[in-house]
This record gives sequence, structure tokens and C-alpha cells, in this order.
Amino acid sequence: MSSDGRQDLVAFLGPGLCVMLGNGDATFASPVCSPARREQLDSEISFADLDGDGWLEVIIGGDLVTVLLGNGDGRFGTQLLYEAGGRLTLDVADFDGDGRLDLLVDEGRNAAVLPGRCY
Ligand SMILES: [Ca+2]
Ligand SMILES: [Ca+2]
Repeated sequence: MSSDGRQDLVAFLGPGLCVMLGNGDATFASPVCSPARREQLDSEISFADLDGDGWLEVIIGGDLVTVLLGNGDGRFGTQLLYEAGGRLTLDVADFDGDGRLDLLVDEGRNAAVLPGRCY
């Protein structure tokens, strides 16, 4: 989640979605948390650089797919919401081959692709 090359942790904790920046020695800094909606707490989380700026975004599944744009220091800027209709699983790939990452949301019987378009 940061640009230092060290592995970081992201998890839902009491206050919300929290990032713990890695110190590079198997220890982590104190969590920095962003508020999360209650229904997100058991949602699937994916990570990808959706806008091509080199920083990872956090993608949270659910009725509303939430994309939190990473700013490279473990914090998040803009929050984007996409109606997904109660989908359960989430995948990120370039499904239509246009060079932009897309989101696949799937509830088991029905799947939908949200085409990437933000860069
Ligand atoms: Ca990015
Ligand atoms: Ca695409």
C-alpha cells in the first residue's frame, strides 16, 4: 500500500478498513483506519492498480462495490461506488482485452463485468 517495497497488511478492524505499513522486519506500524460500512465487514477484498498511477487501490465487494484510490502512503483518497446488486465474489483482470483492468462480480448464478474506464 506504500512505495517502500515492504509488505503491508490490510484488514477490517473495529474502526473500519485499516492499513498497517510493514517495517520490513515482520513488524508493522500502528493501523491507519478508514470508516467502513457495516455490510462491508465480511466482504471480499481485492487489490489492483486500477488507474495506472502505480499505487494499489482497494476494491471491496458487496451490494455496492467500493474502490478506494490509493495515494501511495497507506492512505486512501477518493472513494468510488458501483452498484453491483449483492454479488459475492470479486475478480480483477482485463476481461475485455482493452488494456484497462475490469472488475468481475459474481453471485454464483449471475456474473457481471464492470469495465475499467477511469484512465
Ligand atoms: Ca492506483
Ligand atoms: Ca478492460
